[in-house]
Amino acid sequence: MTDKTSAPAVTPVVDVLCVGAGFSGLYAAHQVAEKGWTFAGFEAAPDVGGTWFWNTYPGARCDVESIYYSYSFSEELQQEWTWSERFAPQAEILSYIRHVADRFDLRRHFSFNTRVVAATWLPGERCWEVALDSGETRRGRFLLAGSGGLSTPKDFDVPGLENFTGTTVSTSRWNIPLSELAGKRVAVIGTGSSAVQCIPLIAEVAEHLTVFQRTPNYVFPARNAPLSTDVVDEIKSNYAAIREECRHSLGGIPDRIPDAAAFDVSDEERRERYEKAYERSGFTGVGGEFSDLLTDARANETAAEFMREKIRQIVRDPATAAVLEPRFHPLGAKRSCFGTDYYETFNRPNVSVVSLRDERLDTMTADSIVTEARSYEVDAIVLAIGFDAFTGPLYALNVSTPESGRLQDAWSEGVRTYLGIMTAGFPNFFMIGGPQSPALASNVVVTIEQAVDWITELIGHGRAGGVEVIEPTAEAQDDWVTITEDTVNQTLYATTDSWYRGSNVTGKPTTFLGYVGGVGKYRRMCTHLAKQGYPGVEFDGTAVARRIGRIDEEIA
Ligand code: N01
Repeated sequence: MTDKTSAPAVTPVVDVLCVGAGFSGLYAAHQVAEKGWTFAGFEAAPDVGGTWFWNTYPGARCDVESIYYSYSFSEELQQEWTWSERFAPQAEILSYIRHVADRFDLRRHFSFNTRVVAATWLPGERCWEVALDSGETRRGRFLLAGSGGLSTPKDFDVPGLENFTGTTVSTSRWNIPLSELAGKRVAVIGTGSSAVQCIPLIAEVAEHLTVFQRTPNYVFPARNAPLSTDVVDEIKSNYAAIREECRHSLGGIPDRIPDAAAFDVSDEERRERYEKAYERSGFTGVGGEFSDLLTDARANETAAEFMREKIRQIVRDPATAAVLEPRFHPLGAKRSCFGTDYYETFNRPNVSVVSLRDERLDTMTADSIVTEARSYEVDAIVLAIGFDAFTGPLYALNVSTPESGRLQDAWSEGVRTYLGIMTAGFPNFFMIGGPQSPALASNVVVTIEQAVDWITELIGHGRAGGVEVIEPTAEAQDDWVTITEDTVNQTLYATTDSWYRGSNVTGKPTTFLGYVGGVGKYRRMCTHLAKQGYPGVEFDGTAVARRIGRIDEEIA
């Protein structure tokens, strides 16, 4: 007879485990709860928010308009929430996420201050077991990674930072008041989106700000402004239609389809059009004015040169302007930046820029940044050096199966996914806004909602048939990799080193980390596959069809 008191405790298995309580995890919790399934979420931070919890650097705000960069799943939510500005600041976006968590009672699904340190597939039990930093484990049938694409800060890849004894702060883990930089000699390293937003504000308080720039980027005026009551009312009365337009667009915001290629019009007309587009700004601004700007280098150069002229007009010192002029990549091929008074800031007497292309950054001492040309004494260093995008957050989960090993080993030659959502050899594992999905080049909230809806429908489809294990076939995954590569190879993204391709992290294999054919087309492909019973997916080892072929051409 078994002594019941000494029997080992059976670990309860929830339906869905999820990592992260940002936009992805919260929507996943909501949809899973709606289906009546059990859900256990884990969040390393003490509260909801994801990237908007951590990225609190001065000037942080989203450069996708808030009326679009927000959930669309609840008409009541979008009617009751009112955005104050075109591009809401970080604090307002975080308040919005907290409001969503409260309104839909989502916090109860999550353990906060809890990091998932490993996730292991147990083939015998047909479930995932996650190990938490508390030492506990939890089991679930399905594992969702809502860990974000830009949530693992990149390591600083120049030796010597540990020698520096002044203040060091990173934009992605900002933890000081701006006043702590007041009256100090501050260095900002990096000139991507984060740096572009914080540089003007740091310049206002610093005794001197030195910007260490490796690659000058194209920085458009953000043209942020308060949203008037009339505009808000207009949006709210048309919200359903606006959201639908976003879902079927290229980038998750309403499209502005260019009516001409750059050389279809005269030089004079092209210039006039760029001027108007420059006033409009945003992702449909200068870079979206002509149909071939992201596919034809000569066409692109007309827009790039227009921007360089703008920089020369704004920045009074010609030598400084020359350093800031982007010359090393086509406009838009690396993510464009949107700033407020960015170039104007370099007219301040207390701001200077160092080109790390002319003098390589060598090391740091206790009080200086040392380049191969000279040494710069500083009191504080702001690292705005970016993220180990997409794979960084996934690899930190140490996802593994006995057969395939760790995800990072399976992807050692580069990322391979099915729709950016699943990967062969890792059953019941789903990525929300994963690599090779449209997350990289879209309003990510649109991508997240679509992914969660598709994943939960797929799981529901499987469960309705009594299926326990869902996994893509290697052949369908090959097809998707081909589609993503062929799509990006038609564009100038493929020609440029950036975090888009993993080339910002030393040793990271170069795989383009997104699908750039548009969220609308991607949605049509996903819906088509669902309607066909999910070709390319195995249910308990049986596949409807092993391949998806050129589904992108079929539904074009
Ligand atoms: O990071 P980045 P980010 N020595 O990778 C430089 C989103 N985001 O945090 O280009 C010297 O773009 C690096 O130089 P280089 C958005 O999608 C959105 O700014 O590699 N410099 C580059 O200049 C964005 O694209 C918002 O030559 C070094 C910079 O650091 C993404 O997040 C706001 C270096 C890194 O730029 C990442 O943006 C913020 C080194 N060792 C972020 N290593 C909005 O919505 C790197 N750099 C507004």
